[in-house]
Amino acid sequence: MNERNQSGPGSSEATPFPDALYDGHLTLDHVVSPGGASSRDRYEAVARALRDVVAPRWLSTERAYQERGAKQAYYLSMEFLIGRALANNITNLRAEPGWAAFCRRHGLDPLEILDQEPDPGLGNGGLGRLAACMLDSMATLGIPGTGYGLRYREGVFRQVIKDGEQVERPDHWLARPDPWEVARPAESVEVHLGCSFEMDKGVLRLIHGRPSILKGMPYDRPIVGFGGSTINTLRLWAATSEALDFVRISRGDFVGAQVDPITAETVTLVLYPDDRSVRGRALRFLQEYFLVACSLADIVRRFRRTQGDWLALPDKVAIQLNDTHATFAVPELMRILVDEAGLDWEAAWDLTRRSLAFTNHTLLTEALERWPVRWFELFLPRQLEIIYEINQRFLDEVRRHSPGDEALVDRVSIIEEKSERQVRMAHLGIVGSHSVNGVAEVHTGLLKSRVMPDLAALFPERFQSITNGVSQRRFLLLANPGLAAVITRAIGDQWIVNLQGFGSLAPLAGDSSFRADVARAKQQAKLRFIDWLRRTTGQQIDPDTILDTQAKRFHEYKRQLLNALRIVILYQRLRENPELQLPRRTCLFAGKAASGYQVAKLIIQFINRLGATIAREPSVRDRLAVVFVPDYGVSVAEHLIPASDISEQISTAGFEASGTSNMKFMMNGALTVGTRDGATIEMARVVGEENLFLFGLTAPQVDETRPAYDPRWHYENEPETRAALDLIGSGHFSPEDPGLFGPLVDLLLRDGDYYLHLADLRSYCEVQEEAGRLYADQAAWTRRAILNIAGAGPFSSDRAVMEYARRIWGVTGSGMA
Ligand code: 26V
Repeated sequence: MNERNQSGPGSSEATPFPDALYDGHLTLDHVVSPGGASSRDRYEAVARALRDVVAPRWLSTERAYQERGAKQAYYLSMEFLIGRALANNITNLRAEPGWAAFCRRHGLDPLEILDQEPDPGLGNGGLGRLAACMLDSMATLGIPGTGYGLRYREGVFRQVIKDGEQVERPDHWLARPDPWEVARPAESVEVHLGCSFEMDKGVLRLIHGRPSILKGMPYDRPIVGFGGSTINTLRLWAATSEALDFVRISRGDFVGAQVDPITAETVTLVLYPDDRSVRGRALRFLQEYFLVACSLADIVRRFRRTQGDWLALPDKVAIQLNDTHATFAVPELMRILVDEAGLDWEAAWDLTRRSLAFTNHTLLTEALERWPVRWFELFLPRQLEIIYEINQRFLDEVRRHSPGDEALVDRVSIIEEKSERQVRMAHLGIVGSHSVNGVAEVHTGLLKSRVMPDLAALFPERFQSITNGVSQRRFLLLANPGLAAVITRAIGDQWIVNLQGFGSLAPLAGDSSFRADVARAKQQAKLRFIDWLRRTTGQQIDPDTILDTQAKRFHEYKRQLLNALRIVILYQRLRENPELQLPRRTCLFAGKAASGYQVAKLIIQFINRLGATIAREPSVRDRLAVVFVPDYGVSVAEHLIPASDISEQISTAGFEASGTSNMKFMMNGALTVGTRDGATIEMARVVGEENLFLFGLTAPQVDETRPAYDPRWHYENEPETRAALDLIGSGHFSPEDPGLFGPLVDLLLRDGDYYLHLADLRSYCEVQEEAGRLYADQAAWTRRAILNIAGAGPFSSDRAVMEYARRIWGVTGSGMA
């Protein structure tokens, strides 16, 4: 490394690796000699040694914030997909050289040690990983920012593919002690509920008329900013009822309030795996309130330690609500300010609104939560009273604004007056906060025009757009060290912390030796991925093929089925024409389907069968392969994304709020094949449409097409479309059960093809051919890849976080440009 790289970005020096601490932990925690230690023992000792290095800096970060009297940003989220910590912390502490030397000295295989750490699956997809990238950026920018979430004992299920089908296995990520977490029993909080409950064979049974108390036990995890000088906190709450103060409880109003510990613990036992609707599941309702109640109690307690004046709350505290899941914060903060602080309604409302901000992450109306009023009556009667009062005052204002328009009042009301009355949590979030943001420009536009037109008209100044971003440290520096080194050699290492940095790569797209370096790094990443896949799953991939990847949750709107349909078409072309010269492709799929989402699971099965069928066909299999990479999560993404040549972002336009994997692929030099949806539109604006492969209907065209859309027209007029659907319907991909995939054909032809697969299929195939042609010209391909990397700066979560900090939170960070 040259001198510049040794000093590097970030404010503190590289951290030497703490050998002595490691030996100490091995002996004192595990009571083993170095020779007798298992890989797991070694992992724990390494992690603890590193945590020892982090600990004093963690304390001094907190002290520095307090001395500055700094305003704090709090990020409340039901999900944090933080990924493994050890390698990330080594990178961010810049302890990498020391770590390599340490492993050599002790004869350790670094990968084996890193692999001992479970990847905490505390989230479903984009929303959860975004929360983790935001924390990474806040710490790196020196912003006083804390994440609040739940410590689910079981994260999202592990996905196993058996006979081509998804099987869900529980994820006991906490089965062994986690060296990164610090339990803080002294900072537990109480959560009061209006009724009690029991678990009866996995179903929650309410016990009316008996109030109950849960205890929230905080577990803190260090969030190491790049350079290692700022260590922020992710505080995760676990529900328990142990060691509540029963003397006080049995003296007061809460006689019999004890929830038995086993039942209490079920509140944070599992993450809900369904990213669609969860209506009807009282446990999820309790989880969301529990997160909010614990976090607000903690935030207020911290605020009161230094502040006597409640009116200063919005000057010291900014609370970001990650989707409707956290909008219980509106009535809960009001309750604290009115009932506990004794403020009058107007003052409390002003403080609440100025402290809270709300982010929406979806355009699917079924994902905008509504909770039965009845559950509020039972569990949260006081909060319901407050919601009614908020609504009453809000609707009075609406009536003053638009006299006589009762239809408008119905539409905007926080309460939905249907047969079962429900609280519209998105309305609550919008009415009760000072900022509502979408996560990409097109998404915010549609949020205002399609999803919430009335509220957007009433509060135009509240709505704004902040496009998502991803951490270049985790998804490039850590995940793709080869490419990261090539970039650093060319332009220095400022890109790690300064998003402008990437821009200076653009002129190098014309430099043939730089292109060769980038192409070589891609090949290395492919070999690494292929080797990892073979070791972990036994699946083989030919490195001399285009790696064409779609990695994300399985959902109809994301259209993995569209991808599969074009593979069927390609398969037919290759079967019919054995001489056809096409660049060889491996189509990779990765992602989980919610356990109850039958269609998504059938699509997974179809993709697996398609792959198996092709692999049996000698005339095709050398030119085309389909591989399903199981158990997609942060760790799999770190292997898969750097290796990919093509990034599939093919949602029906107007449905993907932003997408974030599109940005991760872009940073790693993959070219996007995509629709004009979410943040892909902005990526194309930055690097030029001609440097992506865009196709298909735009969001407005989707709206225009829909009323008269007839998928059968495509079947009747497009021979390849017809042949593909007929082949699927014939049972070709499931000879032992010929009707198996009939429902997929029905979905497209009989049930209206809601996501317009067939409308976009032709243009999708065309653009894929174009991509294939360009790939044959490696210089041209790599040139485009470099232009995409050069354009990735704005899609760093550092930019996103700075926008939140300036436009919503009013906080500053020591590392903010
Ligand atoms: C809803 C629910 C309903 C209750 C059960 C659990 C659960 C989990 C998640 C959700 C909403 C998911 C919304 C989501 O993940 N949206 C994604 O957010 C990304 C970050 O903003 C964005 O890039 C994706 O486009 C968007 O789909």
